[in-house]
Amino acid sequence: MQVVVFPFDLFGSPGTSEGARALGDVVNEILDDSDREERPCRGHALRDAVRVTEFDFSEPAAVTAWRKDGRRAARAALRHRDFLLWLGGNHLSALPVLEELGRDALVIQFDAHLDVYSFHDTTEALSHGNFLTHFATPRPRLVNVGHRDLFLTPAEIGETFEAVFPAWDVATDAARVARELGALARGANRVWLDIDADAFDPTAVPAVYAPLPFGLLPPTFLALFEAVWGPNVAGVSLTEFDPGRDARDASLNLFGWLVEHVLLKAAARAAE
Ligand SMILES: [Mn+2]
Repeated sequence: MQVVVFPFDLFGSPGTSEGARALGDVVNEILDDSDREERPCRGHALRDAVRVTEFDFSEPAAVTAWRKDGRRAARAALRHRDFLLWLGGNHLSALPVLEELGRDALVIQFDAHLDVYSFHDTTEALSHGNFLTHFATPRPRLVNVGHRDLFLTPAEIGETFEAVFPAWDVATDAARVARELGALARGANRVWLDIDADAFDPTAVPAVYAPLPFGLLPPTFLALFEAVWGPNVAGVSLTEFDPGRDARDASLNLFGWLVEHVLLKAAARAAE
């Protein structure tokens, strides 16, 4: 398994690079604990099984090459069919992975926002997400879970997203959403789970730059996550965690637990 710490946060959500590094520290702690624990524990499955690569964007040259270097790291992991956990800064930092997935991959994106201007391949958008307006490669299939967008029309959403499961659908009937998502995931060649921290309700995860109310509650998220998990999940990206906005480390604790859960699930799958 590979863990890539990719603390890139230019062009939006400054402060999320700190989040990537904090979660990288969590991973290293988990691995150290697993190495030291002498009683039998699930963590032993992680021994010698996880490689951590930490990017550093403190030098201008590294910033300039962020996308190319990110793509290279993603490509290497995906080619070896290694499970990849991508701990990014802002959501844009997940782009190099999404670009490497290819058009037959299904990206299930947990996000309060549809980022449609970012991902859409026209260049009209005026936001800092202009950068994203061109996928350098064929775009993977995109499905959103948990958005609270009140602006975009279904036609516009449909230009980019194969399906969306807005927060009001999840709130009304999470079991149905879990079933439909699960069916989509099982039918795909390869699945990528892209988690933007603001998909969660701000009461559970306050540490985000652009909070929107009525988000996913942690147990609901977990049910949806379990529904889409399977042998074809190539990896998970986690972005937009801004520790400077956290309240009593609530978000850090939630994501720390989630990261360990994901690593243990991937390790169990590898051992099957
Ligand atoms: Mn978002």
